[in-house]
Amino acid sequence: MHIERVELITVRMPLIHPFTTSFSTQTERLPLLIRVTASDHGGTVTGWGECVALAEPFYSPEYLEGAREVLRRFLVPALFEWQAAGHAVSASTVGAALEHVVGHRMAKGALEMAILDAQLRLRNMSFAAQLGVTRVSVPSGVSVGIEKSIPDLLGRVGDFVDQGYARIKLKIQPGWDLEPVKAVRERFGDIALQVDANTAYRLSDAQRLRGLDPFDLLLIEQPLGEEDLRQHALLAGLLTTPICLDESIVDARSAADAIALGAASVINIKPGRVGGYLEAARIHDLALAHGVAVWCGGMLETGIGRAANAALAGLPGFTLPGDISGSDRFYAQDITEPIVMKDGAVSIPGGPGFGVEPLPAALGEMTVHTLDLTA
Ligand code: OSB
Ligand code: MG
Repeated sequence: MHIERVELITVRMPLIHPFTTSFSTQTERLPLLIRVTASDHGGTVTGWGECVALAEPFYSPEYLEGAREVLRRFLVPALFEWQAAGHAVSASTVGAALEHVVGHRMAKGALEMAILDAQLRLRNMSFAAQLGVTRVSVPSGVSVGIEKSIPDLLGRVGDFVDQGYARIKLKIQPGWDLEPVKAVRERFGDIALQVDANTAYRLSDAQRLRGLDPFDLLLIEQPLGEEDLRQHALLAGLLTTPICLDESIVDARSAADAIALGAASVINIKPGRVGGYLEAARIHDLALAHGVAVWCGGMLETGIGRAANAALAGLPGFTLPGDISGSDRFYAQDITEPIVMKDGAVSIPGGPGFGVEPLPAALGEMTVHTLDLTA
């Protein structure tokens, strides 16, 4: 495959409702899209990738403008140099072409994603088929932010329960944990319920977190810091609620360490955070071999990321519903045809590549910045 052109396209998408977590309040999303023009003897195609970095480095060290800069200055030039040196370009060689750049997994993952989409389109194959996924849909969960009051939260959760979401995740932080969980349990009974702390606690909060045990949660996600694997293992011995890691799992190696240490009995796999869909599939395989359940996390993706996540979540180890909600959970207008949640599930697209692409009119309206990096 020959890469002819790489464009970095930043779009601005207002959220229909503010999304508050222990680390920030988001009122809009600025996804960085990557459009790759690639060709082989079969013709010329466009492949799309999406970078999950948020505007600020509050969830991860990576952030929008840093990702754009490292792509423009280092990653895309490295890919073109790799190609000019006569190396084959494909999704499985992107990692090697970019290996000398330390970190920046979200930026690397987005470039690999666009190349994967292009490669699959040249072969006229869907991502699901490439993964060997035969299911046609996956259960859809929803992540509910911190609200101003318990009644506001119960209203939000009630809407999502009425819509039929298969699982509810509540964002928690010190001061917004036991009460909201108790209120949601009391109001909605036996729904599939879990919580996400986004690193807001310390091991010394173990006693407080034990207060969540009676509520029969599916899991508590990332209670402690990103680098606190050992502390998570200690906390696991103090709670009956299973511990799931998100921020701590940055690649298959950290997943292997977390499993070996007993720091996680569940793993949230976010393809962007771990450097792409190939590494995400490796983490899935590793977790499956160890009997560790996984589910697919979300980063307020556009339809492009949602479609790709749905296909990944079709793999057999994804035994818990993911944060793969309908586009309308966050956006009045998605960049693609909307991803729809129906009867608690989201369909896995069957078309070539990720099976979706930006609608030209929506892309035109929402684009705030473009960079054309032609070879
Ligand atoms: O921790 O899972 C998280 C969104 C942005 C940053 C971090 C997280 C989230 C979510 C998922 O909770 C939101 C979604 O895409 O559905
Ligand atoms: Mg999380």
